[in-house]
Amino acid sequence: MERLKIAIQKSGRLTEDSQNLFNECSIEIQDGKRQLLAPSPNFPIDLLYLRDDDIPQYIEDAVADVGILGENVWLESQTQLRIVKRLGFSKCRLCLAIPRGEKYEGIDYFRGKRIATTYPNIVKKFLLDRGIEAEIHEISGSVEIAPNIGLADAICDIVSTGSTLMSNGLKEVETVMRSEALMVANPNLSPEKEAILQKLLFRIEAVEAAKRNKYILLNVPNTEIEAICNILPGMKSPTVLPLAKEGWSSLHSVVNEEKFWELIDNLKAHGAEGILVVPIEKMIL
Ligand code: PRT
Ligand code: ZN
Repeated sequence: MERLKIAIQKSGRLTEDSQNLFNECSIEIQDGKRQLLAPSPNFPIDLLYLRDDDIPQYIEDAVADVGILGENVWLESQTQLRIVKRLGFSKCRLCLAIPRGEKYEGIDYFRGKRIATTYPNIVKKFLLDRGIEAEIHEISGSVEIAPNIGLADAICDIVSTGSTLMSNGLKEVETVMRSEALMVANPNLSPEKEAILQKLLFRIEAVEAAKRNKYILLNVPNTEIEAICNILPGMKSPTVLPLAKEGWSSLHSVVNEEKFWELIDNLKAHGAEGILVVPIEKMIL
């Protein structure tokens, strides 16, 4: 039987969240400390632990089938991998930054400037689209020190809190792109591998749906059941069970976490009592 090879980052900002994704789907995985290729004992996938920058090429060469990586690395790689899922973690942005004391009046600032970056393809395209020619210097690490050592006039780097820029006397002046972790795949998977991928996505989506929702239980006067059922957008319709206490029922339903707080006041106004809100582990719609 075929197995799906999934490349994830060996050790870095994406690693823990990538591994959690499998754990939450009840897929047992082994970590990549001792081995490059780690088969799951209970799901037909093998994890391949790599440096994030190597993931696009491995998938393009069909050594791996699927990968989890930052959108920035995916875009920079200029490979034809399809995005199968936006994963929502490792959010950051790629920014152009210049020394704090410089006056900035717009993108024209970068005309003819030397820009240090790890993302030359993305930066070149960003500037070219805006009619700006600049000198792009590709460097692999510690981009933020380039202006201070006279290697560049500006940088283009990943920013999350902004404290790295701040402590290097730089300020952010343009957002080149926003990024989050993506699951990408080779566009030509065999039907067997595609089926495994769909099974995995089904599980991931069930976990995501569960996270967005809460199971809610509340006691309500029978006279208010109808009004309360109209407030609660249950999966189909809420479950209503009679309570031992005359004239009262217990109502069970699923509510969206974001809407939850607005609903609570409304439910109380209709006489609801003993409201319990419980997390849901998996949710299949
Ligand atoms: O060894 P390997 O090549 O696998 O790892 P790496 O060092 O290239 O990547 P890693 O683990 O640092 O980041 C992996 C991915 O996480 C990146 O490709 C981004 O998609 C995402 N990500 C999210 C970040 C950050 N946040 C981040 N803050 N990647 C890097 N940074 C760095 C940034 O380069 C800068 O040095 O953190 C610094 C800025 O952070 P703030 O908080 O000071 O603004
Ligand atoms: Zn890297």
